[in-house]
Amino acid sequence: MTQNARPQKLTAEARKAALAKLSGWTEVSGRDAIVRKFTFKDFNEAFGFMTRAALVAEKMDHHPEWFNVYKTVEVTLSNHDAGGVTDLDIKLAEAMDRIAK
Ligand code: H2B
Repeated sequence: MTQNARPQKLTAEARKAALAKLSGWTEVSGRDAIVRKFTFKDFNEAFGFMTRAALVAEKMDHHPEWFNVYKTVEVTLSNHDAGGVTDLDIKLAEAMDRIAK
């Protein structure tokens, strides 16, 4: 079985270009990561989002840092192996944006 190539950290320019195409994601200050706070109607919708996003994340083998309080979910994405934002983070962010709609 072949191992996937290690994801490479995006350059600052590539990260900014990718962020411009996402909705609501911003750079974390002092860390190479991106963050978005999702607000839903209630806990049921917030947890439904987390459930669907978790299945996508597990399939990608790329996992979010997230914090849920009632109807809000704050998601931080970064690749720990690469030490920063990679293409995987952008793909997971796009998937989360789609799921949250
Ligand atoms: N998720 C994130 N966000 N960053 C990683 O570096 C990472 C991950 N590494 N999920 C994966 C799992 C790694 O630990 C396994 C062994 O593939």
